[in-house]
Amino acid sequence: MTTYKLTYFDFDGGRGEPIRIAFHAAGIEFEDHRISFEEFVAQRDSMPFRCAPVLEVDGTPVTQSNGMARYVGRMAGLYPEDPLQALYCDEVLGAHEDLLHHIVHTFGLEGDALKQAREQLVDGWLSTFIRGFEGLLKRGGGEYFADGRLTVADLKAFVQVRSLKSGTLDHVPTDLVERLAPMLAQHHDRIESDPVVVAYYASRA
Ligand SMILES: N[C@@H](CCC(=O)N[C@@H](CS)C(=O)NCC(=O)O)C(=O)O
Repeated sequence: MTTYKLTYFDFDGGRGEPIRIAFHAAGIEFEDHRISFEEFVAQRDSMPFRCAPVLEVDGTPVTQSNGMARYVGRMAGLYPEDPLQALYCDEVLGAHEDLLHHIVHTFGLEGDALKQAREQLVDGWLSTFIRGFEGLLKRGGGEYFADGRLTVADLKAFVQVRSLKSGTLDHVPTDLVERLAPMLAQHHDRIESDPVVVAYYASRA
């Protein structure tokens, strides 16, 4: 039997979370190896590209969270077969990666510098991406991003919107998504109550 070990930070979010949910949806056992930031710093030189997540498949490490989401998503039935729908799904995954890079730029700042950077982020890239995701959702029919059903694109968006709503990013209004993209805000609630997502979090409780 193939073994899977996913190494990522110890929180229910970020690049690792859609992969964890997809593993659970697939009914595939995996080692959910959660590490602290200190452990990450100590281990990163042994990680390809010095980044997390790392997925070990039968002991062989693989990087790139979106590739992992597609791989596990295919096994879970959460990735479109149709090439165009798969492209729509990939677009959402890739755009979230781009957005994350803009957000990460503001990490490590403090005080006024943080406030200024976050306000710029909110008025600039964050608004651009939130409105952009609203458009992609509309294109998909309003409920899901691709294939008219739950895919890993929905999981990726759900995890990101949940983070934006949570208030963990100082100076980012928690109602920003609701104000700019009501369909995306409803999408968050829809995915949160999807049986696949509910079952995953019930398994963690
Ligand atoms: N393209 C990579 C990016 C991975 C990445 O940047 N991971 C972050 C954590 S979410 C990281 O390891 N950051 C450490 C750092 O930049 O110091 C992926 O999608 O897996």
